[in-house]
Amino acid sequence: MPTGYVHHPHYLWHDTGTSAGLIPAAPLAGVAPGAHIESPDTTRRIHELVHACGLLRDLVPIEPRQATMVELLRVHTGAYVQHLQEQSDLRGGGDAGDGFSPVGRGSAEIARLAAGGLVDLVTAVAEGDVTNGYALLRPPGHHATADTGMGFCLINNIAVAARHAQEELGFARVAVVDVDVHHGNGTQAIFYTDPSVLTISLHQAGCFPPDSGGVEENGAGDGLGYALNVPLPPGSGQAAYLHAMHQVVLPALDRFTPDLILVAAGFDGNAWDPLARQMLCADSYRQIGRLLVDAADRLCHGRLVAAHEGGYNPWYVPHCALAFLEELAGITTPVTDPYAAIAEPYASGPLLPHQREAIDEAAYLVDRIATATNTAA
Ligand code: 3YP
Ligand code: ZN
Repeated sequence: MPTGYVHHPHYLWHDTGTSAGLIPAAPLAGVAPGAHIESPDTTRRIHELVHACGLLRDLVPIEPRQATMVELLRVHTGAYVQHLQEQSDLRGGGDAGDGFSPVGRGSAEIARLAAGGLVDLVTAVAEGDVTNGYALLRPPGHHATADTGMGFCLINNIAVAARHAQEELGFARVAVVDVDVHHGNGTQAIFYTDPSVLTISLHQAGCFPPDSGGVEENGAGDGLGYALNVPLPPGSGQAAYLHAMHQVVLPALDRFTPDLILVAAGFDGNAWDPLARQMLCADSYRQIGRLLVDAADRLCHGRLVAAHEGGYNPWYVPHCALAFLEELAGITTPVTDPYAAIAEPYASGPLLPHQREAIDEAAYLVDRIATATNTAA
């Protein structure tokens, strides 16, 4: 069965405003107006590459619609949804909570289109129309908590999709694997006490949010053991990521036996990303993708749905995303990473002792996941 693909022009029209990289322009405070780093450019270039390389014609397009109130309120508070709408209705836009989450005019509706697109992609997987899928959406979601936007994220798309999967599609156990270079704090917080949703985040230690994503954050109450964090030292490359996959992510998935795997697919761990200091190349994302697809094949009939998150190098992220998407589709296109000769030496350094130690600390926690019977039909 084919791979589904969600994209929409409105995703590119989410307007992060006249900013200077991370924050709104503030001329009187010395912050000159310019482009926000979370701009449509990188996302548009991904979509254009997917089209230009020929892969698009083998994907099943899924036309997004806005997430409903019922869908949103499974995750977010009514007060937050209302706040987001009010900010979005302002002529000049606003912010979703932390000052790092610009809301353009109409961005509430666009964020709902992103979440709704992901929900419909999960439904298409459940109904067997597609085996797996990729939602190339903006704005991203993994930092957003129940009651606030954060770190460019407005609605936690993955959390909305996970709850939909549980409540409408009969998937009792959902695993979220977050490979964005920043901590998936919002998704973690939403499911922190819930053992039915396993959250695993691989990220650069102490990058964003500050003081978030330490290995000791392991879930609470009934959910103890069902939040896993692998904070990787800055400078980690492919060896560290693959060690983390083999020592933590795959054993955790094998114990948890999910009915569905959701992937927070950020490509900001690439060696040239401006918002982090990791060392991955496009082939690293291909290998991570392959391992996740294999896990989904082994555990849940291939059911894997990826939601686009971060990635801010406009010329390299598209090749990282294409490599990942090719693995989902099981198709190799004629476009190979044109930067490989210079990217692979960055990525291919050896696993260093301090990286191994950080990963092994997380690996000890995998045993806290109870082995369970897969409840899927
Ligand atoms: C948000 C504000 C400073 C760092 C930035 C991170 C955004 C991101 O890609 N999160 O996954
Ligand atoms: Zn990120």
